[in-house]
Amino acid sequence: MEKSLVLIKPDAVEKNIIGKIIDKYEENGLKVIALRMETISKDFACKHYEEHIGKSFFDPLIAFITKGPLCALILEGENAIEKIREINGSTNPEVAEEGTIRKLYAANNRENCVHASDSPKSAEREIKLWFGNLNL
Ligand code: FUP
Repeated sequence: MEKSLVLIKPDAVEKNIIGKIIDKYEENGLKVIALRMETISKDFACKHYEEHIGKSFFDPLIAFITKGPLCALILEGENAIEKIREINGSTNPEVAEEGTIRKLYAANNRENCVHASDSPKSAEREIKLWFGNLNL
């Protein structure tokens, strides 16, 4: 079984759609095996998004992801990493597939409701970063 790290971002928490988003994952056979909710620090956000340091959208991205509480989850399932990215849809909701979380709920390519690990390597790194204290 594969594991992936998912964030339900501050825009989605503010819109009161945590349940709707988790439901999408659960109805696709994915299991929530860890969950926490908090407002993260800028330092921690920079660690999470370290691959984007130096890009034009980095500073506004950090401001957005730290602006209020978010939910971090570990989801587990067969082919979880790819499956979750399909359920989430493209970064930009304008081009996301119908029925995806981002098509349904995202405002734009920054305020796009969800994050998910994009490879086994990033899943391992992100799970350690967010849930390193858990004995999974
Ligand atoms: P994704 O894997 O779909 O979350 O997208 P990326 O890793 O390419 O980008 C990570 C986050 O950076 C996005 F979710 C939102 C933000 N971003 C912007 O704000 N502007 C951009 O042009 C691209 C990404």
